Amino acid sequence: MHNHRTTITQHIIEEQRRIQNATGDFTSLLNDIVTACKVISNLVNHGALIGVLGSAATENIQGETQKKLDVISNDVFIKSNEWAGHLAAMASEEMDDVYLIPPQYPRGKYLLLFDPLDGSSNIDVNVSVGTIFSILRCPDGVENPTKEDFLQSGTKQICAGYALYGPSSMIVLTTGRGVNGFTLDQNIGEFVLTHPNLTIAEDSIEFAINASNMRFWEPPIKRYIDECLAGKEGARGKDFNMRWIASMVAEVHRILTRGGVFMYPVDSKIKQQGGKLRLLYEANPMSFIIEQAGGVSTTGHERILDIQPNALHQRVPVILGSKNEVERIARYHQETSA
Ligand code: AHM
Ligand code: MG
Repeated sequence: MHNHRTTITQHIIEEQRRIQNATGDFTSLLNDIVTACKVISNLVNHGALIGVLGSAATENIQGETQKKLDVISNDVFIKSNEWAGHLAAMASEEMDDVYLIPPQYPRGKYLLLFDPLDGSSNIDVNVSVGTIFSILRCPDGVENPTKEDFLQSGTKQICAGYALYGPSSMIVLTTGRGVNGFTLDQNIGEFVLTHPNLTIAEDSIEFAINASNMRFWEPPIKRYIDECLAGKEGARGKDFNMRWIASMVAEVHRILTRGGVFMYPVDSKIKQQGGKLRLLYEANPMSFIIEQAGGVSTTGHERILDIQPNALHQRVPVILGSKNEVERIARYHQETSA
């Protein structure tokens, strides 16, 4: 007997059936995003064989040197998603301004935000990278969305997800009804539901932070990490483990799989810019996924999803993962402020 497996398309269509008056627009949009992720997965897989590794000799708005694959992936996302009529505009970590759907295509009611290739410093060394995306509704009556229309708090997201290009390629997705993971079956070219209802353990003994920034950390972060490092003999009375992949997608995926905490806090070196990770393309979609899986996501002082964005490329501190650990770190922030 053939074993039926749920593809991501079937999953999305079944989700859509639960929504009254759904037009199918959202389903088609997600399908186009899935196609873009398949194309990027294929490019990442082939790497040096097709000459896509290395730098592109350009900088993005944040002054970071772009990798060839940053630019190519951005293009793949635009080309896959601009034609179908579901979107009014897009915004990306790799583009200075909002991208309006060109006049030859119909405009739709959604806004798409994405980081086409997150963790791209890892690409040349063949370590996991990913794509992060978030969907917002275009405000009513707006035909030519501007930056301001994208400045919606994370609670307004109607869908968030990421693709992880690792030993296997996966898509992890939430539409506000839990979190599901799909693995790309290369033989049939489909993402198949392999990780239904992902949830995050409330407790954990694993943390992820770039410890080379230790001398710049603020006191609450220093305190938390010091206590972890003190292990059994210290205040926590247990030994901790550490990981740092420098690929947020892979980091979040590990936390969804076996719990843990991920931190890119603000420190004195990056205080001016507000943090390292981008609110709209990284922090918000990941926070939506983390919360939907039972985890917590905060800047240390406030829930990330509640932040009212003030700029397209705004950066924020990010602390997310297992509930009890993240709440402890938030408490350390309160105690320091008091
Ligand atoms: P990117 O979008 O330019 O790739 O930057 C985001 C990445 C995250 O995936 C990762 O957590 C972080 O930057 C790593 O930063 P660092 O190199 O400072 O450790
Ligand atoms: Mg990124």
